[in-house]
Amino acid sequence: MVDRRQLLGGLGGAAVAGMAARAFAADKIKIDDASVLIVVDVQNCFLPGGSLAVKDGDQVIPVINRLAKTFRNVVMTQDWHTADHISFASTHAGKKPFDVIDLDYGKQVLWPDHCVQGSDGAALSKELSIPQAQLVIRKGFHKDVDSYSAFMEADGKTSTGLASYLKARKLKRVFVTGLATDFCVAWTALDARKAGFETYIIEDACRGIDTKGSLAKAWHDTSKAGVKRIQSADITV
Ligand code: VGL
Ligand code: ZN
Repeated sequence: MVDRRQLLGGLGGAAVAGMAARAFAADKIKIDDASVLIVVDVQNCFLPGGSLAVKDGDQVIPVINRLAKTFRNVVMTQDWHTADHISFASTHAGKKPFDVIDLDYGKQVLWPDHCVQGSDGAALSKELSIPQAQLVIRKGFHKDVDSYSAFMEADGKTSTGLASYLKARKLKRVFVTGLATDFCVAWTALDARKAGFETYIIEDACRGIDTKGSLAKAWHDTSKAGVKRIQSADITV
């Protein structure tokens, strides 16, 4: 086996940067019993035709279905808002979707109405095929607090209970997929790191919204926090 440091040492800077961006073929990531796949918000509202459709959002589904076959442990999340939710532009007179307002807990992007509790838009996609999924965690159900993260609401102090659940089940490595890369996926990954989990985002199993530079910021922040950015092809059983 060629030592990786020797190999990198012998290559030009551009080649090193390119290769460092993804795992080496020889360094496939092995999924074990301490690994959990988190499937974030693959719900009708975020899919083509939905009220907050993420571009090409449906393309994550076959990738996630394929990945799920290698995981014994799967958790899904479901954005689950009240009809008068604070994150909806329609709740604030004179505001429109994608405006940003200041709330007590910080900046809040305002969204079109989406994922209202019990609506068809809030349902998980019927195309998902993950029968072994063990938990669906609903989030964003407090009307005055948003929750992009599956772990912690946007006030930064109300826990969803997910970290305790994963720890109780002795799960240590979290692989995040779904919608949207720059909001619920990134925030979930950041909080997973904060809670001490080894954390990966599987890039081709996610799609982003990208409003006002949010996608670049998400990759910057997650990388700085030690979240590993990988591709589904980097994973093996
Ligand atoms: C999401 C915006 C609003 C997401 C949820 O799932 O990323 N984005 N609510
Ligand atoms: Zn939402």
